[in-house]
Formats: sequence, C-alpha cells, structure tokens
Amino acid sequence: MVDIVALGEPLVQFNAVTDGPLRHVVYFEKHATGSEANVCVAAVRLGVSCGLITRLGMDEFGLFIYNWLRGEGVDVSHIKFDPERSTGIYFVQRNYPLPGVSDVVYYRKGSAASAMSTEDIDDGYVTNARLFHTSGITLAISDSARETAIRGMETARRGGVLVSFDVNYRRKLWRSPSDAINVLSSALRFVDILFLDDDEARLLLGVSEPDAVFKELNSRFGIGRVVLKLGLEGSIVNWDGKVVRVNAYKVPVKDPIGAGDAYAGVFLASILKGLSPEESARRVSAAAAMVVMVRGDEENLPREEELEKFLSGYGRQVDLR
Ligand code: KDG
Repeated sequence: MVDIVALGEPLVQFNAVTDGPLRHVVYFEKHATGSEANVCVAAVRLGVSCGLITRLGMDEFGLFIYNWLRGEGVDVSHIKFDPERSTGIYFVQRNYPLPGVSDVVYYRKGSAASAMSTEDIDDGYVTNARLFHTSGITLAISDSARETAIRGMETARRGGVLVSFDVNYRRKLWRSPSDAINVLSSALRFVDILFLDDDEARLLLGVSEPDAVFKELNSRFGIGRVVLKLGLEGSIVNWDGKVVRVNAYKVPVKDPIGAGDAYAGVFLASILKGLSPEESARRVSAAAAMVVMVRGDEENLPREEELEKFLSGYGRQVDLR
C-alpha cells in the first residue's frame, strides 16, 4: 500500500551540455525523467510513499529508469516490461532561440508506455492509496494510455481516493489544440486537485486571471483545489475558497524543465503530510527553484533537510559547514 499512485510515461532525457541548436551540440547528458515519475521521486524524497503504474521497454533505457525508480524507493511493483517496444527518449535544446527556455525533441511514438492498457489498473492498488495522480501528457501519448489514465481516475474516484491532475499541455503530443481541449476538459470532471499554468488556463478556459480561472474551474468542473503556476511570478493556490499567493525564488536557471513536477510532487507530499496549503505552496516555490538550477528534472528535488536549508538560507550569506 502506498500513499500516492501515479500513472504515466517515464522517459530518458538527453540534455544538451552546451547551449544552442541541437544540430551543433556534441555532448548530451543522460537523465531519468518523465512527469509522473518525477512526481513520485519528489514525494518519496519527502517521505511520502509513491508507486508508478507504467510500462518500460525491455532495453537498456528501461532498465536505467527501473533502477532509478527502485533506487529512489518508488514502488515499482506495477511497472511492466514490454519486450517488443522501446522506452521513450527525448532530447533537450537549451537557451536557443530564447534565453532561459528549453525545447524538446521526442522519440516516443509507439513506446512501451504508449501501449499501456486498462488491464494495468489494479483496482485494489489504486483504491488503497490516499491519492491518484496523472497528467495531460498521459492523455496525449496514445488512445490506450488515455483510456488507462481515465480508468485510473474513475477507479480512484469510485474508491474515495483523491484525484490529482497536472494539465501538462505539450503541444507536440496533440493532434491539435482543439483535440487537447476536448480530451482534457472531459478528464477534468474526475479531478479534485488541479495543477495548471496561466497559458493552460487560457487554452482550456479562455481566461487566465486567477479569480476568473478559479471561478470557471469551480462552476464548470466542480474543482475547488487548484495550484495556478505563474512562472517567474510564483503561484496562486485556491484551496476550497482560501486563496494564497506565493512568490517565486530568483535563481540562476540552467534548464526550466521539471519545475512543474516539483510543484505537483512537493505540493501533494506536503498536503499529505498535513501541512497547510500556504506552507505547501511556499515549499513548492523553493523546490521548483532548486530544480531549475541544474540540467535534468529530478536531481535537485530536495529532501526535507535540503528544503529547509533553502527556505531558511535563501538570500542570506550562510555557512553550510
Ligand atoms: O515535466 C517534465 C517532463 O515534461 C519531462 O520530463 C518530459 O515527461 C515529459 C514529457 O512528456 O514532456
């Protein structure tokens, strides 16, 4: 039995060591990533147990991901290996053509995870958890992954388990924005806790001003617990009508990819540990700042002690010895 059951595709990331267009990049660094896998690792590092439902290729990259998750203490009992299909990979181009922005090139079509099916949902595993988490990426990668994610959300809902969802809009994975809007909107009716940014709000709801976003989500989908991410401006949380605003920490950015998963993983873990939405949001801002300071998504996801050091030491001259 785990606190969080997450469902989604882990990926191997090849992150350009140097800035600029990938055609000129010679060296890439290999990282273990994937949105829901990152969320699991974020939670586990903070002492909240998490299991991932997914499929990996029976290949070197699948083994790399599996060893990573197992080594971090994520429950891997519901990961299946597929001998026929590959583990998905992608490449990251950094700081080009815009400074501070990373772009991605995916090689994941037909991957092992995209062949997930509803058989992968073990009802008892999901309904014994405290929370089920997935994201819009999983709804986008294939029809069967979408059905699996929806089945997971329905099962959780029926079993009285909280459903958390990160919109995670990835333009390159959808046939069209209208396809994304239709699918994502139909999934929102299962959601208790929603993570989205202002661009995603504009796409899905036609509004991005926080009060309007919260109002739309409540009236159209009955969602009263929302973390609205505002990039360099921080975030605003609506928790059953109580609204809290938290600033972002200013840090040197190496690669912004992964910040969103720090938001979801650290927020969910903090809430499940009994912290207030305000305190959880403050911790999330710190964790997101820590994550973007390095290439890769998960390396800087903090443990409690590291999070505490960041929160108490940020902006001060501190001797960590
Ligand atoms: O949030 C970070 C993820 O987006 C990244 O690890 C890759 O999961 C990924 C995706 O599908 O884009």
